[in-house]
Amino acid sequence: MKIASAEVLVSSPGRNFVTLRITTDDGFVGLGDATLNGRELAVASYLRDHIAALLIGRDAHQIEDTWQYLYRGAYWRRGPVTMASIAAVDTALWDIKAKVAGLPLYQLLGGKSRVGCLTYGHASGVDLPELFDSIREHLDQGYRAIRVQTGIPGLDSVYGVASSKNAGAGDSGVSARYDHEPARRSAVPVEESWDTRAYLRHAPTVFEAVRNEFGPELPLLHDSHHRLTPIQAAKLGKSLEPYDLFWLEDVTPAENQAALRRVREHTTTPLAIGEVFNTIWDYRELFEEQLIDYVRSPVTHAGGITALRRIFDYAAVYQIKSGVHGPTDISPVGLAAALHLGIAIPNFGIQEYMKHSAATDELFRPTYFFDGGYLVPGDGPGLGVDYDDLVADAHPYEGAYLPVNRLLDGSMHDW
Ligand code: CS2
Ligand code: MG
Repeated sequence: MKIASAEVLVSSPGRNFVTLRITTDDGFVGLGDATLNGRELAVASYLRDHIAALLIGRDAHQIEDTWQYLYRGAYWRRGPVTMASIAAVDTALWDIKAKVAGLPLYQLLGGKSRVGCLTYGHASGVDLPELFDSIREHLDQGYRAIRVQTGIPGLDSVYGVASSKNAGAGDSGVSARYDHEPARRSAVPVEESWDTRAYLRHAPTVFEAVRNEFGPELPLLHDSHHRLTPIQAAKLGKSLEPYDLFWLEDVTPAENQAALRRVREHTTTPLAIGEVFNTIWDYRELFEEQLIDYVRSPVTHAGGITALRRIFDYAAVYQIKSGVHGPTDISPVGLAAALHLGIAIPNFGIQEYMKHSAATDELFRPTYFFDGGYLVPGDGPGLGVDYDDLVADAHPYEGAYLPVNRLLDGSMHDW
């Protein structure tokens, strides 16, 4: 079964997506997500100008050899653009292999190990009343675990807060009230301002209020979004211990893994990291020194199903669990791939689930479903997603950027 075509499809149903569609000489079609938020066209070019021609005529069944061919053969290894491109090819080939077998992909990955993938949703608010409403809204929708993000007194807009009170939140074309879409359709990135000391003072008061309002059981997650120094992260982890978080995410910038040793020394709050990691090598120190508890890499950014399954197998040695990144900038193709892997692996932890817009679901027609807080992959052959070219044509690409962050004195900071 030879690869006959490899199309790079760029569309923007509510937000930008890059999708790879591989078709074999006997008509089997596989899809792969290659969306890198704010840098979409770089991956589209890598696929279109450097990889697509190399795939034509290859045996579509040779997934591992194709992975190694694209990774080692690139010479310039790792990095978000390369690994998102390889991920799209890998995922599309797994989709095809499962369709040829006439089985849902999870059956090729070892079958179901659980009834579904427990998810968490994004609750947020500029202030406590708005946050409490958002938490109730997510509980009403069936979520059983909630990520909590709030505004910080004195700062205009803060990562993760979807609020009509948040100036500019609506201009990304997604309903500001429902969920937080960070990428803004603008000529240049929006600039936000940040104050770490205000955040460190405010965060514990928010979790105290949430526990008082919603009780001790509800799993609560929080994303510090790469903004703290190691000792600030240690301080935050310690100050949040009384509120028994499910996890604290991306406390420090991801480049310096050793920074988490300092955090571990001071707190037992579980740590999650990895959404900006691209390969298994980014995790080696973190696993072997038991510095994290959850792996955040998505299929789309870590080299595909072949590579992410290897990362999870390595993590399992250290009892580290999955906590796959699932914001709206991971397309339904990438989310479906995460669910097929998530329902099969032994060390599943939790799956992030920001619901896509209606336009996105109309284009990809995903068959996974949300039931009682769990996401369950479809039972049809393959990944269980599609790509409607007519809908895509109605939603052409529009340039968008993630915000950048500056401290109050104007210094560039991590967003
Ligand atoms: C975030 C993302 O969901 C998360 O945990 O870190 O929203 C992230 O900001 C976006 O995916 C960036 O594109
Ligand atoms: Mg995050």
